Amino acid sequence: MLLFPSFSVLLLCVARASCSETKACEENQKACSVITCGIPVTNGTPGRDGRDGPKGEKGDPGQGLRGLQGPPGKLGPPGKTGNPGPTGFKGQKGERGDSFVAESKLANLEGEIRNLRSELDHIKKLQDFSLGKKSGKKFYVTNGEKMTFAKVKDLCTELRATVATPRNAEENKAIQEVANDNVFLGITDEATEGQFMYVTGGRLAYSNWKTNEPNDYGKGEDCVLMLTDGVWNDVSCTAAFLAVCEFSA
Ligand code: MAN
Ligand code: CA
Ligand code: CA
Repeated sequence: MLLFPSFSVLLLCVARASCSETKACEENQKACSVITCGIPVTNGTPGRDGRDGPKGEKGDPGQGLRGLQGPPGKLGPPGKTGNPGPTGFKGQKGERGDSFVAESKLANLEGEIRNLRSELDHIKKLQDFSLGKKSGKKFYVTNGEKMTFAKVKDLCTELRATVATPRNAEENKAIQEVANDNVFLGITDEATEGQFMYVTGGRLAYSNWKTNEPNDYGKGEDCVLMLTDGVWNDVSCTAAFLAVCEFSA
């Protein structure tokens, strides 16, 4: 009867020794040898679980389906400013600036004005020469036409001149020579009968009346005519006589 328990333990040991792990088997065999050699006893309660073994190596990726890709993450903070890049190629030459163009045009215009002034000076000198103008002296011009006094005034105004008006014997002579005919002078008594005035303003300061003139013949003579011999006679302003205009010195 005593052999049974030991035999059964031995059987258990043999059965356990058939396991594949060599180290575990040796432990079992040691346990068995003790049990077989001692007084047969009943089995104790199982010992406490041993401590956890070391962490195993990471396993292979699982075979299951991958989940859907999640939404993009938040924008990260800006990175640091990089180093300056290499110098680029030199660009093509730009167009001229507006101010340069304006200054060029102005310079051209100034040049043209200088040329025109020079040309005008030249023409004036030629004209003065052809008219026999003397330096510092007034000069007189006629187109040889005869017209009323009103038209003579208009014509001279258009020429930026005044009607020929002698202020002294010298000027009277100059007009006489230019006219070589009976010529209206820039003098009238239209405003007040018997009080002759310059058309440009002011009371008469020089005169060269013919004997018995002015006589306001027929009560209708308010203009002044220089006769070919240089003396004056009052005549009708609506009669037609030579137009002579006067230009300042
Ligand atoms: C004409 C006109 C007058 C002038 C007399 C002189 O009638 O010329 O102006 O006064 O002659 O006799
Ligand atoms: Ca008169
Ligand atoms: Ca008269």
